[in-house]
Amino acid sequence: MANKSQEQSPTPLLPVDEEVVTGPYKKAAGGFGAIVSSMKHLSREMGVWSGTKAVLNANQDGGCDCPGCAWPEPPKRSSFEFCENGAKAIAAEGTRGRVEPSFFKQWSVPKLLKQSDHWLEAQGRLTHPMIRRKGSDHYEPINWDQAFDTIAKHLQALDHADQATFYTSGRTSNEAAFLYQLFTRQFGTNNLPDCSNLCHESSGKGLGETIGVGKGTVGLHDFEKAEAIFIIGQNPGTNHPRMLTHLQEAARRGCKIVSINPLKERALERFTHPQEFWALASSGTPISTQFLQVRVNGDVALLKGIMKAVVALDQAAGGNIIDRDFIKTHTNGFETFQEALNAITWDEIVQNCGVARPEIEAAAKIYADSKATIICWAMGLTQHKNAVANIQEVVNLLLLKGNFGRPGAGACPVRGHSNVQGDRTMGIMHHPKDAFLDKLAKAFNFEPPRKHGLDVVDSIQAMHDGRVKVFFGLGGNFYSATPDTRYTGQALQNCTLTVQVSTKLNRSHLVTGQEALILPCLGRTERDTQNGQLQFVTVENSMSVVHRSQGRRDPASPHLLSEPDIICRLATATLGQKTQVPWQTLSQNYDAIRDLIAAIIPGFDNYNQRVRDPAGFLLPNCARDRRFDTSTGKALFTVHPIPKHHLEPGQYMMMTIRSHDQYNTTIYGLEDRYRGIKKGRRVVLMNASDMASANLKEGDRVDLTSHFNQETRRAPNFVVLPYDLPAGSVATYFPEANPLIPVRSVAERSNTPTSKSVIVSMTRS
Ligand SMILES: Nc1nc2c(c(=O)[nH]1)N[C@H]1C(S)=C(S)[C@@H](COP(=O)(O)OP(=O)(O)OC[C@H]3O[C@@H](n4cnc5c(=O)[nH]c(N)nc54)[C@H](O)[C@@H]3O)O[C@H]1N2
Ligand SMILES: Nc1nc2c(c(=O)[nH]1)N[C@H]1C(S)=C(S)[C@@H](COP(=O)(O)OP(=O)(O)OC[C@H]3O[C@@H](n4cnc5c(=O)[nH]c(N)nc54)[C@H](O)[C@@H]3O)O[C@H]1N2
Ligand SMILES: [Mo]
Repeated sequence: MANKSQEQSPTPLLPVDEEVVTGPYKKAAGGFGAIVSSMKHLSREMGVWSGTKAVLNANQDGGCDCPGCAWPEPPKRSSFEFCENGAKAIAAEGTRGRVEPSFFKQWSVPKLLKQSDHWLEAQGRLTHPMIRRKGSDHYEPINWDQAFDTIAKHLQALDHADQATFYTSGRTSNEAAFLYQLFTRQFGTNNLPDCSNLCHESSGKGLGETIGVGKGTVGLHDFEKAEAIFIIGQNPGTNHPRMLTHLQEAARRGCKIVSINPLKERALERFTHPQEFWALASSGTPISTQFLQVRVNGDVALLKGIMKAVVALDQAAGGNIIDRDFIKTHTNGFETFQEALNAITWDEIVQNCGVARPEIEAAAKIYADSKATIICWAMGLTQHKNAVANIQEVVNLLLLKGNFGRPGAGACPVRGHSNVQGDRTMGIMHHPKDAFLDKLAKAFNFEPPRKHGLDVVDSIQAMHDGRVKVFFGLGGNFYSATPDTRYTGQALQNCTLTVQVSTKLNRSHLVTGQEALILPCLGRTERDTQNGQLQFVTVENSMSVVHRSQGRRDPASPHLLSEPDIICRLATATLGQKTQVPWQTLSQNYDAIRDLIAAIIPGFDNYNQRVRDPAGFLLPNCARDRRFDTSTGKALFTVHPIPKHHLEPGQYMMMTIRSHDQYNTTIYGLEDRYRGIKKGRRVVLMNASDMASANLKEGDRVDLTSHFNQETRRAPNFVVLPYDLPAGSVATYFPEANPLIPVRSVAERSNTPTSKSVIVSMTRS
């Protein structure tokens, strides 16, 4: 079935004429290299002076929230509170390049499809609303009123509101997110898929079921008190560089840092803070005390091993290590958990995680000796079939020593997009709670839909089957970010209308429904003026702090609208008399939106006043206070089987990861600096002994085939590179490898695509 769909697909993959070069990276991460790289991107895109000014504005009080990642700003901000990641994101948004109507006249959609993602991104900012009419190969300009009328007509023509789906990517502000979910529900559906479904959904589910809140339980101050920090399946050097400052400070004061990853990520070995100029010549601070090279998706086994060793240390120490008082007062399920743990053998553990017992015991000793431990994780845990189990094993480990509600301790899912957490808080979710819907119903005098909606994977299938006919994307790049690229392409092409609210050109503008609209919007770094008044928006970071964000740059084009304005105008055009929400007033004064949020969402009282405090405000989180909002009022120990992976000879477990020169599907360049890979992204990283058994040499080209149930999917022409990875595990980059990820291969209970465990085999190209 999958093979058939590939042949029919009119959507080509990326061009593949890349010369890959590799070499080991021996310097510390960060340091001078990060400064040079930031300046290169800033001056190329924006010019030196504008670039520097824009970057200095990021993450400052009264400035904009850095669009790079969701890592929090410290209360005492350095005048230089930015990082390479942020500098690149700001440069990409602030670019002098413009994609104007003349560009679309020159470039047809089929011609654009032949260009790489890197090329599309490099063309610059979108400036005008554009429409691709039915049967046409070209986009042409359209005015805003006609654009909204077109969307309204398509939506009103549906038999049922559930035939439309409304995606959100995580850069959307709280204000836009609140309005968007309200519009969607007034229109009549809970079809609100969002990038969380591809990202930390498993964390939300895993934490919600066990500690009663789907968010992390630590603040930045906890990093100053932790005695041990575990970093599992996360590459902060590339994806959350500002986190490294906190890890460096922790390492310097003697905090033990354990990293668990199939790859020895450079920044977790040594790091030089880019702002410590004196350290330019130094070799950086060693970060990790211990590195456990787990096999891809070997974490359940490894975490069980650590817990088994902690239990043994506890017995040897006369019961001094496990926090029995905490367990008795605050948890359920400990006995069952302990019995299950006892029944597992060390052989089973070692075989399934690929880490030797003494190394596991050494990590357990660090955990046992620490009075306050933080466990951080990201996509290395959340994108597997057993991802929810991964998170719940982390919770089990934390519960053993009462590492909740204690300074320096807790769970720290490190979020991706800068407001992905806030969007959820605002009600962007396909499975809303009734209590929330009741409040919307009362405040806005309408009957919200109660049926749960579609998430990302279910939306793809519904578009593919023809059950959903209109796709609306508030930011993001749905076509490239989602699994099973060809299948998703067909799903989008089945729609009568696809709409993308975007800042820059991407592949989702090219693989479209019969009619397609591009609605260009203001970016984070730009001034948002409504009715003559300068507005600001608000966001929530990874540690539940809500704060302001205000852009200062001139908008890239006078034709751009803000996201809140786009939603208000969409709602007015679509809902007509069917709404009592004062959309127009809201679009002109964001304080009025915040007053509505304050009335509906818990924790936002006096929103407008409190958010004007430069430090913002912290949302309540009961688990941080040892109150667990589960059905029993206690935190839960849970039991999960060790996942078994059956690999045939010649098959490998593939993870898809980010390089240093990309932001998700936005490709800034072709260099993965810390991994020493240059000039190309179509690579497959492989253990040297696996290469020898498969008779492959560095530089050989292979086609990859993925295997799921009886289905196979192929992606051609990847360059083989030897890399220090466990045998049996291989790595490729996202999004090049997404055609290999089966749409039905998802995490149990969170429905997140298994982007980090894809079974593949190889043949020579
Ligand atoms: N510069 C930059 N910054 C970003 C992003 C970006 O693309 N570029 N994306 C943003 C977003 S949306 C997100 S969600 C975050 C993502 O941040 P990360 O989660 O750090 O990103 P990934 O590259 O997906 O890397 C996951 C890490 O998990 C490891 N890993 C893979 N499989 C396993 C496994 O089975 N077990 C373990 N223990 N480890 C494994 C990989 O080797 C890699 O180090 O970053 C955010 N920040
Ligand atoms: N194989 C594989 N697939 C993955 C992952 C993986 O690790 N492996 N990771 C997944 C994860 S964690 C995530 S979060 C998703 C990301 O999925 P998305 O969030 O959908 O993708 P992005 O690449 O972040 O979206 C980039 C586009 O957003 C638009 N944009 C940028 N800034 C703004 C703005 O301020 N407003 C608006 N309206 N638009 C803006 C630009 O047009 C840009 O082209 O991908 C997922 N896909
Ligand atoms: Mo993400």
